[in-house]
Amino acid sequence: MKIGIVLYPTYGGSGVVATELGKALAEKGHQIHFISYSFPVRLDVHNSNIFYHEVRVNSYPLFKYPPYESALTSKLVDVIRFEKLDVLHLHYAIPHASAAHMAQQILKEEGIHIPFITTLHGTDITLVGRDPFFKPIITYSINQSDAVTTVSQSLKDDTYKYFNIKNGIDVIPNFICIKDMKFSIDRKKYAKDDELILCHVSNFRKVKRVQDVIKIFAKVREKINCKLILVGDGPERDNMEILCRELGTCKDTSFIGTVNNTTEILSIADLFLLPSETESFGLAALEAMAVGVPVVSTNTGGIPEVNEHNFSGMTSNVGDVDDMAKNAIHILEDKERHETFSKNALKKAAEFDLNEVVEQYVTLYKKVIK
Ligand code: GMT
Repeated sequence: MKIGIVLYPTYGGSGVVATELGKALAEKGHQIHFISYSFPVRLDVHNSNIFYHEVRVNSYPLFKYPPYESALTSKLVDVIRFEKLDVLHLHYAIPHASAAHMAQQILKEEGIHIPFITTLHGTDITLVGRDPFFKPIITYSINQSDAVTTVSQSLKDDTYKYFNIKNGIDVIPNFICIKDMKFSIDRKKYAKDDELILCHVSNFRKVKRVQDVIKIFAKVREKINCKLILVGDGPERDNMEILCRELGTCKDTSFIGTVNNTTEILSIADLFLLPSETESFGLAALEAMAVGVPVVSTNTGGIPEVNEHNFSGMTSNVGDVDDMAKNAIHILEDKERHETFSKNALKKAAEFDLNEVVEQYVTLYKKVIK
């Protein structure tokens, strides 16, 4: 099949999932056309089945806001027409789904039919999408999609709850490639032999409650000899540093910035922290589990579908820093218990095996192409 994948090219979860899906489909022999405003950060392979089409928005003095959606629509029309795509797969509804619908209508005039699938990732429904201002266009474009998927059952429920959706929705979870990985990272650079490592990876937005990460760490550190590694960057970064200074945890905390592939750094961690306010899935937690790192998280949204309480890790109510710290200590204080959680994290991650999930998308593509 010739598949167009429209995505955000950044480190955000939707972009990572879209890129990894495209890479896996290309491996299976499908021709993949990534369409975005810049080169996807996780597109780190060479494969003659992979193509990249950049959406360029011309600046003109009249435009206070360059018209990205129109540029994307025009690019879609051009790529579909010239490359003869069979199907479009959009990751994140805004503004991809409405642009795809418009492209579909333009091409219909020329006798070209292009079905499009919208995959909802989370904030397009739970935060941005719920804004009453965006609601009509999101509802309309979801209803116009030839198929709709969500990355968790929880996100499917939220989509029906917040929008007047007449379409069916398939749940196709995010995935991970479980393979024997060899890592060259030197653990000693971050912690001494008798110190454990707690880790958090995110875009440091408010929704991630990154201050809770620091508060949990401060409490765990009172009982356990440990270090904290913070991976990523974002708007809350300065506030995090201020809190570290207030709590006196700076010397045991490393802000290592945004890294391209988080697996290596996760491989030296003993525990992953994800205290998010809301999370449709929690891909970062799955990535940690895939290298045997147990997760202490909140129980919000789709997280419990990934992090099974008392198995792959433990979950608590949003904001309950004391409980999350207690859970972290419980997992870390006993070596044997930690090992059991670690093995279970790997077992749970295996339920999200890339090959199985990719097949679910292939089946859906065939269904909409008919
Ligand atoms: O809002 C973000 O944090 C990024 C966002 C995205 O679209 O890149 O993440 C969402 O999609 C990920 C991949 O499906 C999920 O793992 C995240 O849970 C989800 N984020 C939220 O729901 C907050």
